[in-house]
Amino acid sequence: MNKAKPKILITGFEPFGGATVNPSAEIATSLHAQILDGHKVVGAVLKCCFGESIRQLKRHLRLIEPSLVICLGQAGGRAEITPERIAINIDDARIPDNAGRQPVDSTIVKGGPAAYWSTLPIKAIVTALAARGTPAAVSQNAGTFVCNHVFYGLMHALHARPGVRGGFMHVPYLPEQANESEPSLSLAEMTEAIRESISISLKNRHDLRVGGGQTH
Ligand code: PCA
Repeated sequence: MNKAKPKILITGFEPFGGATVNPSAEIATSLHAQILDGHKVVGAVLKCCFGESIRQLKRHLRLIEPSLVICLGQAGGRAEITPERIAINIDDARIPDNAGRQPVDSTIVKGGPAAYWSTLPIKAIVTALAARGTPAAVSQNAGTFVCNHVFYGLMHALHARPGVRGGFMHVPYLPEQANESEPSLSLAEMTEAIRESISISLKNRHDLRVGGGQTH
């Protein structure tokens, strides 16, 4: 019998804020259809829109039934790959999303908890990436734009799917996006780093207990 491989969902975002590229979409697309540690990766690109992005994500969860989900987004100005610790139940946009919407101080899920923890082994990921020389740090704050929105929507959806783990990671600019004073990483390095993060997540059901260290 040909048993289907368990699946991993990796999402990125379309470009936003007038940009023409988003490294998170490039990484998700590069990893699509790869087999990692016996799992099949499904890469998908989400709209950078409040509401629609969560609807798209939930559709993918229903159709793909992944056992692990990592959503990715661009954090221009950050120098490190940053697994996010916590998703908060608030939308508060500094700029309009790609549909022109700009919610201010509005809850994502009415009556939902204030926050959800990532269920990725964030410290184990940072430790493994740092060991291979990739800049990495835990981030305490995914912002209040569409990335945090999707992160909260993901963790809210996974709350009803015990056993499925997931979380969010922000990545720096690609070299072609950054001016000379802004940090960036190559697509090859970021793709490798996310591949490693998937592997570490599959191996570590529980996180490492290492103190603080470098955080964002
Ligand atoms: N970064 C934005 C939204 C999409 C993306 O890639 C954010 O950090 O909210």
